[in-house]
Amino acid sequence: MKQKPSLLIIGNSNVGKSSITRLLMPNPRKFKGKIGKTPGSTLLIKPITQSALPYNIVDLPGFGYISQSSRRRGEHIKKQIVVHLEKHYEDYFFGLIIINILRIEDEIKKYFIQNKRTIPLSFELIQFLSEFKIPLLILFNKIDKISNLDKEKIITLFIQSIKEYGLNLVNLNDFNNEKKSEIPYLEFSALKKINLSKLKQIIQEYLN
Ligand SMILES: Nc1nc2c(ncn2[C@@H]2O[C@H](COP(=O)(O)OP(=O)(O)O)[C@@H](O)[C@H]2O)c(=O)[nH]1
Ligand SMILES: [Mg+2]
Repeated sequence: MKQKPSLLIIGNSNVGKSSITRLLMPNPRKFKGKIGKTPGSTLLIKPITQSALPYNIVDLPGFGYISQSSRRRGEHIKKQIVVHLEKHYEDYFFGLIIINILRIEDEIKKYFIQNKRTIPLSFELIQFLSEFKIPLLILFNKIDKISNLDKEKIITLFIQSIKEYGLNLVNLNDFNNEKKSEIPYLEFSALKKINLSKLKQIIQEYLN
């Protein structure tokens, strides 16, 4: 039997990867959400699969260093992500980069505005992934937690800042598939299921 194509879901700890995975599952009760957890310094890459789901889901940590883990461990995990994707990128039909919208301002202030020589880790992650042939969608998750005004402000700051790295982000609604340099983004809430049908629709389009 031919192996199912894989959907990549990548992002730092606590951004909502497991919640989003659950929303895509035909039988969410069978999915406990512990699969993506990486306990030691060895990256656990285990596809989440359900017979009623036409693709596998692979959940990977982002480049962020979660508080209880050391920077060195972060570097080690990053290397394993690089090795995995260099070897397996052809298995992926689509990739979701999950970003917690509540964390963007701090990250950009710390790494971009105060210190021009460092690159924000989420920019680095997007830049790194854009070098593979995997079509990407950036999800700004947890928009239920902020006002519309703040949401617009933060997304604008993100798009303007990441432009300096040659990355051109556009709203999925304005996304033109022909323009290879554009990366679409979607405002999202796993909690309130905001834009869930849009997400499912675009995944389906790339699957076909
Ligand atoms: N308010 C809000 N909370 C969310 C959303 N998505 C996830 N969460 C919460 O954020 C926490 C981490 O989510 P989880 O899916 O485990 O993130 P993961 O570590 O990336 O897999 C959980 O408490 C979720 O309930 C969202 O869109 N809005
Ligand atoms: Mg998780």
